[in-house]
Amino acid sequence: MTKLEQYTLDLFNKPIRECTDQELYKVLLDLVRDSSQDLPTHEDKRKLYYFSAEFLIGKLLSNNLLNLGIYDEVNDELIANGKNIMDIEQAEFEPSLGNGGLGRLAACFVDSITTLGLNGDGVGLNYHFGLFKQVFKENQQHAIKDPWITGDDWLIKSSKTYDVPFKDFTLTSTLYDIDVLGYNQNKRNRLRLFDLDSVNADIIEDGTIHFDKTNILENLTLFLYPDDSDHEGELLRIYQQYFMVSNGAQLIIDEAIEKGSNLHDLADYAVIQINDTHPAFVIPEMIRLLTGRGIDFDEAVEIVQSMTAFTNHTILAEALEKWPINALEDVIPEIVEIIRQLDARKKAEFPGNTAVEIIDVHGNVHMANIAIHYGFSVNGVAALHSDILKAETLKDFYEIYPEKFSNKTNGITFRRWIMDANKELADYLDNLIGTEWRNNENLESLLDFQNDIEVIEKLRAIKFNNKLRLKKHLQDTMGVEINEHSIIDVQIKRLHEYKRQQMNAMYVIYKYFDIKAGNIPATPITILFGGKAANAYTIARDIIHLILTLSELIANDPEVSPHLQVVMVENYNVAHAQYLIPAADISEQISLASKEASGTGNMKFMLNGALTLGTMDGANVEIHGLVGDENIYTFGQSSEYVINLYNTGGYNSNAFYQRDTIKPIIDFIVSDEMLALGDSTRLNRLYNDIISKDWFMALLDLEDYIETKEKMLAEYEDHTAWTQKTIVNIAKAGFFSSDRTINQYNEEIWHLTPHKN
Ligand code: GPW
Repeated sequence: MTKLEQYTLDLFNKPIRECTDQELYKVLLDLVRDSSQDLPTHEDKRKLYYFSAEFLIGKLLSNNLLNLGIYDEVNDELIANGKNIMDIEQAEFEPSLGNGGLGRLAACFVDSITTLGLNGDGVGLNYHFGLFKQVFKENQQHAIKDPWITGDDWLIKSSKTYDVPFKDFTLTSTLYDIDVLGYNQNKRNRLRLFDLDSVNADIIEDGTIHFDKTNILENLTLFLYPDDSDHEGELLRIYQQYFMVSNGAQLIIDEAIEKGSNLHDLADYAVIQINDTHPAFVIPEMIRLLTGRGIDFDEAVEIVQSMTAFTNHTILAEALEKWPINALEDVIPEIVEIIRQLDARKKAEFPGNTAVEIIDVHGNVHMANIAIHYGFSVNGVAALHSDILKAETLKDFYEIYPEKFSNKTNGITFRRWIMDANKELADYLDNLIGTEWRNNENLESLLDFQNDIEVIEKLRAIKFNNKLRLKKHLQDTMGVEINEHSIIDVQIKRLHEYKRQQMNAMYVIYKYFDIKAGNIPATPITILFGGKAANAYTIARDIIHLILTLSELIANDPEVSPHLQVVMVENYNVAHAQYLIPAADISEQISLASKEASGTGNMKFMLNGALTLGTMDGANVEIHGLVGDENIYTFGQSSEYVINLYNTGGYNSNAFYQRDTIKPIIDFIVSDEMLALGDSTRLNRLYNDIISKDWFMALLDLEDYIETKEKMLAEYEDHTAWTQKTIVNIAKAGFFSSDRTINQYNEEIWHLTPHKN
């Protein structure tokens, strides 16, 4: 009897064939969890702790089967019994423990850390509802809770608990672990997600979410980043951050002592990577814990300094965290005391250098500044971003600590983003160039087949099958029908003005006019959007409204709808991404140059054979460098130009708006046709914002964007030349494997010993 048959009998007392998909999900969950638990954790002295407020891990069933090396075997057996793993996976809830890129990066990283045989855990929080679930009603976004903890999930309750002291009370944590498996690796790591037993998930929901943000005991780990636009939300976030790092720091000390540390040598046992500033309180907290265990303050500072490294993920001023010191006083006064001492030292060391102050004259505590002064490493996430940090955003720090700065260009795990998401392509690559590419970055031998007609035809066929798969997925999840013969153009990412979904919507209006004027596209075009807007981010919600209203308008227009379709995918998440990316022809990476630190979706599309339509921003610059000008479509003003425009205040959106090429497009947003379908307040607010402010300069690049996209669509018609370009993109994507990124972190920052099987 096979293992699967045995588990099925034990659990449901019937053969595989007679089980429902829901039952088989439970069977496979048990089987995989037992198999992972059989793998040992690492016993090395030195260990990495990757602290992150987000781990956007996605569904784990097929990924874990893949990493355990039993996917094909299990799949074959299921198929022989009339079952299908894709259907079974529908029973799994996706934990939405992240907002977007930063959280998904952390998930790719723990996969690569484990695959490379490094001793490293992730440390974070177990949010019960994660980020909200997005639903569309009347062409608007609404946010409801997104429960994912069902009992049939991957959480394993541990017996570890810690006390976390706040000003008015002490909370006792519960630790849940999720096993992290590596590809062909016989040791596992873990995500250590801290939680509170007292959390009350019975919240009121009447279309929107209501909960009492002041009731910390019941709400601490309920949601990921609740709005911090009001004071109570801000306090809750401080509670979350401190709760996360205090637990994590206690865990580190515990594990080090268990392995023989006397704490003076703690830095030999542990290295902490902090994923942006959200976990930066770990620095004062670790100092508090060490001094509490008899180490003097100076030595504690030195120990913590030598074991903490910081990654910055943005240059956007509004995303660089700062907390009013009064708010911190209300929650963690002991930590404030330590922060004041840390600040005083640096004020003495760098008198008058206000740019590097931890506590500014307004009484704000700058989280990044704690991490840069009191860590040993600062890195950006793409070459351009790291350069901008040194030259602009963190210039004053770079002048005093040049040796701390480095770049670690982001990466993506090939396990999830091709082996799992695009099995047909992965298998075909195996046939063509051997299976080696799965374990290293060597995809380049694919270039040998650039002129091979058979290969070109096969890659086109795979793309078509992925379009069919996406079509079925959208039918099942949203009841929307797309044309599998159309060009699939995709922009999926959080809704933000700097990412410029509004500019893509402006293109839609341009194309709508063009088709109305009788210019019928050679191939129909489907423009897909996906992404959530922070519920308090009004303009971002207005942009969603614009897209959904345009989508309805076009769908209702029989002149245009056969040639152009606009779909906004509801509740965009990792699962949706796994269908959308393999089906895409065009990858929209159109942020205002200098503003997207890296982007990682851009890498996933490239690996799956979509061509980038992008600005010279973030990692797009490196994609361009790898594939060459002929194999990417770039447009728009450069980051130098944009930075200079900001510095001189020289951008005037209204001057662009007045152009004949632009005015009709923008005016259409508040046309009678649009107002008949849409909400006048939202459309007018967006219109007024664009013509009078347009902070992220969509109008600056609009003409170039339209022209470049039109050129791209025209060139799609030469299917052979297009597919040859996709071959170059796939072949050159090896650099963006997160295994490469993690190797760099390890060699240059962490210094752990890799264990290969
Ligand atoms: F603001 N990123 C993100 F820098 O997804 F903290 N969430 C965030 O809160 C921040 C950054 C923060 C993204 C960047 O926008 C993206 O360019 C980058 O690829 C990604 O982090 C991973 O580095």
